Formats: sequence, structure tokens, C-alpha cells
Amino acid sequence: MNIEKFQIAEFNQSLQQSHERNFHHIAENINGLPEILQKLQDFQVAIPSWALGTGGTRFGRFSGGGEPRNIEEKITDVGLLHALNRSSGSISLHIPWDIPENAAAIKALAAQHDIRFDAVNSNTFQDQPGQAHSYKFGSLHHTDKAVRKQAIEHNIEVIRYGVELGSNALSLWLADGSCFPGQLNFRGAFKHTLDSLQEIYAALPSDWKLWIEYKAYEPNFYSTTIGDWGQSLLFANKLGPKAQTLVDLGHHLPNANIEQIVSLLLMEGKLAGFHFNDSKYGDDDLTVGSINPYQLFLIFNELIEGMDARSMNHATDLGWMIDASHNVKDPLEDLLQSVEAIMIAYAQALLVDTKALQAAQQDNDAVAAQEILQHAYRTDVRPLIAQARLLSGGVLEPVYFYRKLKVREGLIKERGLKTVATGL
Ligand code: PSV
Ligand code: MN
Ligand code: MN
Repeated sequence: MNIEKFQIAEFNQSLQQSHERNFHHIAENINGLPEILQKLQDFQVAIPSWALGTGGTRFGRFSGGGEPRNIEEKITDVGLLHALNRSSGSISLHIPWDIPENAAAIKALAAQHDIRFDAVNSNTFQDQPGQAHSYKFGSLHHTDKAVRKQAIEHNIEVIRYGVELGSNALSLWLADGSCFPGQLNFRGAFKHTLDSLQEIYAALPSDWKLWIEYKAYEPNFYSTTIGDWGQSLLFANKLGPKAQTLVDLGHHLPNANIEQIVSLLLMEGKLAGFHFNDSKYGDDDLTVGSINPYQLFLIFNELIEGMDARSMNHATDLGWMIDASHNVKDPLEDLLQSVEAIMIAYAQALLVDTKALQAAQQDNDAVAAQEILQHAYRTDVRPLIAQARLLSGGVLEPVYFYRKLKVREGLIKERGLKTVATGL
């Protein structure tokens, strides 16, 4: 299913008048508008290959139809998103759910869609057919050296795939942990994991990064071997400068102050980037911004302040990715909503009067600080984001356009109604 330029132009034309009214209304009150628009145009959020199909729950899976059946169709789907919002210019692959057998052809297809390859993800939380050793009791932390070796070799193989595609980071999430007190020795598990990570780290090309994700619980319910940002940071510090901590918003215990975590990781030069999603209870993987958009804004506020203090490039110096998928929505519509929510939080944070906020902090003026933050948060920045999209050749209202063009119906016609994308 191809989106033609003239279809985008016609659609935008039909909304042009009302867009201009809304845009001029907000534009009048913003200092440094051209720089802000440029930052919004530059900002890109990677799409995980596993979010393109309808996610399952542990109780069942209701396939949505027209789902991508292979890596080529996944790239095509990200291409569709990027054509609409011009902010989804990369894909994050997950091995072995995606096997990029013919790297040259896959790269060429991605280039056609203006898509690059973000971090590659390994998988040692599921057993694969024909695998010699089981990950039932963990992978890199396993008590059995043979299991650890198998998991290390898998990660090194994932790096090799990534190198062929032009990716430059290995993203690693371990399910390793324990379900019952006494099941494992915490220090033993940590040391085994560190030894394993050191071997993987040694296999990284010079310009690569190792992103270490943490998660409080699930699938293990008593302990997780990389259970929080402190544990991830310990590994990252022991490993060296290429290793950093990846923050997945859903991987914290309830009410954790994620913005504070982010601020300190950034200060230490150890923040790899993000897996964006939203949640009410745990690792719910809901659409970004659907539950707690204020927290997302506060995170972006810390990011911008911290990145600017270190003269970092917002668009390129951290990894920005969505990690959300569920059972209810059309996955492409869901991803359009997630990207939009990220752009909204980013734009609002760009509007924060940092100098005034710093002065309020210096004076311990909590009232002024709140006023400054909430003034930015309560600004309706959607016309700014739409304008940035327009300038980049995208669509003024992506979800509306997607429905009007009946994109899902087109994909179902091409791929069939009973399709199951590889993934969770
Ligand atoms: C499992 O919690 C998870 O969602 C992690 O966040 C990983 O990033 C993802 O799966 C893919 O491995
Ligand atoms: Mn994640
Ligand atoms: Mn997760």
C-alpha cells in the first residue's frame, strides 16, 4: 500500500485554513519559533518491529488483520508511518523474531522509505526451536556455563546482524531473575551476568553502544537480576563507556520518580535513551501519553535541561524508541498516537522558560516553579507539531488521514485477514 504525494497534498489542502488559524494563534506567543520548529522536524522516534502486530496477553491473542508477515512488510509499515508523520524514521529489530537474511536487499528497501536501523534487540527470554539449552532459569546469569555461553553467542550474533544493517547499538533486556526467596544467590547471579556482559561488550564494534534495560518484575516475581536503574548503572559503570542504562517507562515500581532517575543518569553520561509507553499498574505497554502525559512532559523537561547543559543534540544523542503494544487498537493508529504524544511532550518542554525556572529554584519559590512548568504544559502545542510535519512533507492529521484513506483495509486486501506478526 503506497501513499502518494498528491494524496497528502490534497488532504492537507482541505485542512489548510483551519490549521493556519490555529498555528498563527500560538505562533504569535512563542520566542524562537524557527528553532523550535526545526527541532521538532529533526526529532525522530524509532518504531519497534514487534509493535506492528497486535500484541498478545498471556491469556490470548486477537489478531487484527493485515499485519506484517515478515521483515519486509514491517519495514513497509514503518515507511507508512513515516510518510504520514515524518517522525518515525527508524525501525528497531528483534532477533530472532526478525531475521535480516539478505541485508543488502533489506537495507535498500529501508532506504526507499527513508528508514534507518535503530538498536537491535536480542532475545534470551524464549527458547527457540532446536536450541541446545533452555532459558527457563535465566540466560546470562545462569548457574550453568553452557547456558550462559549460548546466550552470549546469541547476543554476538545479533551484533553481527546489526553491523550489516548499519545499526550501532545492542539493546538488551533480560528476563533473568527468580520467583521464590532462596532460589538464587543474588551475588552469584550478578557476577555471572557481569562476566557474560563483559564478553558481549568485548564483541562490540568501536562505534557501538550496549544499552542495558532494567525491569522491576515480570516474568520473575521475586527478584530480577537487572531490576532497577541502580543495578543497570552498576553494570554499565563496570563495563565501560560504551555501556549505558536504558529507561523503559513501564519498568518501574508504581509511582517511581522517573524524571529524577533520568536527570541523574544524564548527569553521569550514562543515559542510553528510552522505551516510551504508558501504564496504570505495571509494564502495561499502553499508548504513550494515554494515562499520564504530565509525567512524560516532566521527563522531557529534565531531558532538555540536562541535554542543553551538556550541549547534546536532542535528536541524535539519545535513543528514542516506543515499546508499546497491546490487544485493542489498530497497531499503526496506536503508533501514530504514541509518536504524537512524544512530540507534544517534547514541544511543551521546549516552551519551558528554563532561566525563569532556575531563578525560581534558586529562590525556593515553589509556586513560581509550578506556574512556569504548568504554563508550558497547558499550552496546546498541536498546531506547532502539525506545522513541523507540514514543513517535512507529512500529513496535518495523521490518524484522520489513515482512516480516510482506509489504509488498514488496503493492508488486509494485500495481506489477508488472518495474519500474525512475529513478536510477543
Ligand atoms: C519486556 O518487558 C519487553 O517489553 C522489554 O521492555 C523489552 O524492551 C521488550 O520486551 C523487547 O525485548
Ligand atoms: Mn522495553
Ligand atoms: Mn517491557
